[in-house]
Amino acid sequence: MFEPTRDDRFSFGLWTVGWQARDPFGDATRPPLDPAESVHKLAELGAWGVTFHDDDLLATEPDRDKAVAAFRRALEATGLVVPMATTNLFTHPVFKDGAFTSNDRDVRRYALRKVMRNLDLAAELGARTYVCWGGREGAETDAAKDVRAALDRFKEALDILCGYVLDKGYDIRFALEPKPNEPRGDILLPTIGHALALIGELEHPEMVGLNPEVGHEQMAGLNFVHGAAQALWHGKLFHLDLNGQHGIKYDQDLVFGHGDVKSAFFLVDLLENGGYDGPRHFDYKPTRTEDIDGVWASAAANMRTYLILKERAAAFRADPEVAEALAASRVDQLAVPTLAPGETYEDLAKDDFDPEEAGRRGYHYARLDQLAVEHLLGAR
Ligand code: GLT
Ligand code: MN
Ligand code: MN
Ligand code: MN
Repeated sequence: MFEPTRDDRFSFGLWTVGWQARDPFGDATRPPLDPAESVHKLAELGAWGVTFHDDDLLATEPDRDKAVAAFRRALEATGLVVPMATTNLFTHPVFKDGAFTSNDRDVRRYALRKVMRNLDLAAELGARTYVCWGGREGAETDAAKDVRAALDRFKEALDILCGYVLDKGYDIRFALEPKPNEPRGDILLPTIGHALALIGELEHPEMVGLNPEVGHEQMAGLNFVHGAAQALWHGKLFHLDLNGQHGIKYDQDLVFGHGDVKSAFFLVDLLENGGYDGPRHFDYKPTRTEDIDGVWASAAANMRTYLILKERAAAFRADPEVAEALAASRVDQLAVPTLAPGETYEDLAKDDFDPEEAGRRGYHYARLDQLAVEHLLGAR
């Protein structure tokens, strides 16, 4: 039980287990990991897919052709798939003021070339989703960035990249990853809502969706379950980054469920029952205190926690007392349209309604919440 299999469609970024744990105050505590070794180890642990930035492939082999060949060999040997790829547009100093929205036009042109080059590799490896995390797109002072012009350039970059994918005939869609801050003081497209609004302004809105990350919305004090549900409702939850975070502080990238575990429970419930059919992708960082054994233990923990929460969510849904409590809370009634078929707003005047009486009706949410907590804690 709780042993991951390929059918669970768990995937990991190479940069997650491969993180050397360099932070703003201290050096790396772990040696670089050979990407091929990561692929083999993740496959052994039960993962289904692996994702990468262009530069992740060069962790231990500087020659790109050799690095790509070794990565391919590892994929073939293990059967791991590449559902998603992305570009590193944040590490090199050239991106210190951003990539698509750098004030320096030469940098913007270089960034687009870097993305297009890795899009070719992503398509060759069968990736269907291409993530754009604009971690350096932002500013530390409002004097430095004309946000309206920056959004023009963000749109321009995405329009160009969609055109490139269409011209090449690639079966790839883009997924924007919002984050409110870190590494920039303020990052453009800080939340799911901001990113959704930008997509509506693009030339090919159907080709662009979201890759929201649990911790990033929580860094903004937002409810990730609500954000993911809204993205699903818009048909825009193309992919997602599962991890853990404790509230509004630096980006922790903890193991999934090791932050707000109750939110993780409701998230798994949403993903399993709400129509999400994409990969279950982990974007976490093994904490700096772990050695290499701890890296693999933490990778396994992400998948095991997801499966435990999936089992707990199923138990919650199957409990007759929960069904009764949901009905008592009138949760199902929200799905009933407010006007009956054929009615217009004029019919609203005919209601015989007593607001005083309705104001006294309880919704019984405390009971429902307690049932969820008890299932989450394994007390039922
Ligand atoms: C980086 C970032 C993540 C993004 C990755 C995609 S890289 O580690 O912190 O949240 O998902 O570029
Ligand atoms: Mn992420
Ligand atoms: Mn993060
Ligand atoms: Mn991260």
